[in-house]
Amino acid sequence: MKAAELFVKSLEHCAVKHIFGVPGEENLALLEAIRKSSIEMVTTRDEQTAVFMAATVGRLTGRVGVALSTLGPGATNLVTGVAYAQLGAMPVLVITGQKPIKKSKQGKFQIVDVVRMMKPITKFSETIVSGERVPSSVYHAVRVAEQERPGAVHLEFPEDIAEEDSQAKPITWQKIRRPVPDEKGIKTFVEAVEKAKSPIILIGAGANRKLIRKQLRRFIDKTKIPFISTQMGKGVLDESDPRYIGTAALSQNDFVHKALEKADLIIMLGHDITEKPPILGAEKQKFIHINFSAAEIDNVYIPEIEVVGDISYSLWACTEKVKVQDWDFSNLYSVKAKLQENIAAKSSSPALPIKPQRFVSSLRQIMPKGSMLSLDNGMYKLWVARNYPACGQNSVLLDNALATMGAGLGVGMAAKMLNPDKKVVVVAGDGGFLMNVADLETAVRLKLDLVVVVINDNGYGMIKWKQNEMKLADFGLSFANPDFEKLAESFGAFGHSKDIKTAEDFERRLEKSINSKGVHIIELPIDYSENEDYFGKGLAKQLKEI
Ligand SMILES: Cc1ncc(C[n+]2csc(CCOP(=O)(O)OP(=O)(O)O)c2C)c(N)n1
Ligand SMILES: [Mg+2]
Repeated sequence: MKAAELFVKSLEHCAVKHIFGVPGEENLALLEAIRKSSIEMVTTRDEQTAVFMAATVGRLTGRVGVALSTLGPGATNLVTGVAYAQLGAMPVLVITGQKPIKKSKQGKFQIVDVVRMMKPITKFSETIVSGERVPSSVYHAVRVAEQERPGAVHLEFPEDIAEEDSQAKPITWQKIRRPVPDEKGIKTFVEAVEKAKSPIILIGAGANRKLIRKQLRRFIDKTKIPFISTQMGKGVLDESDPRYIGTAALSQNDFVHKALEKADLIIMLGHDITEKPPILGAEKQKFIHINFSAAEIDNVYIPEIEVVGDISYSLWACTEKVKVQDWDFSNLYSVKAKLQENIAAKSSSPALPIKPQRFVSSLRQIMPKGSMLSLDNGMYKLWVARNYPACGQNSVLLDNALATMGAGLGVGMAAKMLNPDKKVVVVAGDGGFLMNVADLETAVRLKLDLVVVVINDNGYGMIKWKQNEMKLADFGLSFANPDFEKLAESFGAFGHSKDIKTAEDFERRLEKSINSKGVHIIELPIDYSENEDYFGKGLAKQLKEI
């Protein structure tokens, strides 16, 4: 068999269903093998979107997502997406082509040392140097990508190796059971919880990766311990739950931090330091790290106790053993009540440009149960993370690790491909949306039913907010926008701008669009003057009263 066919067969044996990418001439043998396989080739308009989509397959299924590019410029375009998967712990394999390694007549044309370029942003990066090595290299790469903590891996597949004949056989993927903590580890967990006066749970990104929901539910039902989510931990448990206090959208000086200050033990479930710190300066509290792997220590995260191994098992074992104590949570619920008041303020304001509070409340009202939100990166992400109660695991897909702009559309597209029966809405800023707008064509070509809400403030709003907080002049962050209706129509999508004059118009349009076929772009002007009073210094002022 040709090594290129063997490569694709090896991917099939790992149950890979899609390859996202922009092929180059060095990938043509591989592309031909994909054509003859069971794998769907999803051609994108930019390599970045290809990896964002592949990473989302990894994130939502726990199984590797695959992206493909050519050498040089294709590979450099992959970089942001690879870093996104690596920092976000999403299993992804990127395959890049390369000129023939044995004989080439092209000098250094398009040559970049891609393997070295990928090393700092992957768990593993290697050139395949013979057809015989294809199955073991592919299988090794897939396993490394998927093992806790998951991330990105890279294989470079040169043109001449792809054409080689090989006798090797593809290797079939096997599930590996995750290790569990030993009895002593569980005992320290149980003792720490029993000794605490006012424990609280902080749910992080790792808790969204595996199905820990059931065991966490049992743990909370028995102990009644309240919980807070990090941005990437949203939805592990439904945030309509009475024990939900709020989301740590900021690192400090928010209501949830008042709750965390009142606790003496913080049970960190699945947290790691690639996520922006959900709490800073907690000196009086004890941290217990419950995760698949040991904590990476940093001055923002030094847990006193670590329980390393499968999170579900740790929770199950602790639930079995722990004796319920007379814990005091009353302080935590008084903070929650104040936070709820703060969230409700201006949430029915009818005017446009819309108040961010109203935008989030409208979104929550219209998004049905079982729907999915994909957020790009901008100021609105903080508003949604903080004010939008997530219901359902991975029902809010956001990136608080690389926190890159430009991912929202690709992530939403992949979420819809994998969940054709769910309603999927992308929320992106006018900055982030335009970064990868070309892949609207891909969304239309794939016939995805998808809604994109473009938050229009004619600028890089989040940075403007920081600029303003620092009392700097308004400079270097404004731009003009295209006509979003015409833009959508030129792609074969539906654009909605002119018929939205009030917050209610927006709600009606959103509801109609999510129940219609095709790709819908809704432009929504926003009033970010609220940032000043609501976040940062404004918020700090309100907290003084607590
Ligand atoms: C690729 C990338 N470039 C720059 C940044 C820094 N950054 C973070 S948010 C932001 C502004 C986002 O603007 P927009 O998408 O319009 O959202 P807004 O905050 O205006 O709602 C910028 C420039 C980033 N996170 N990612
Ligand atoms: Mg903007």
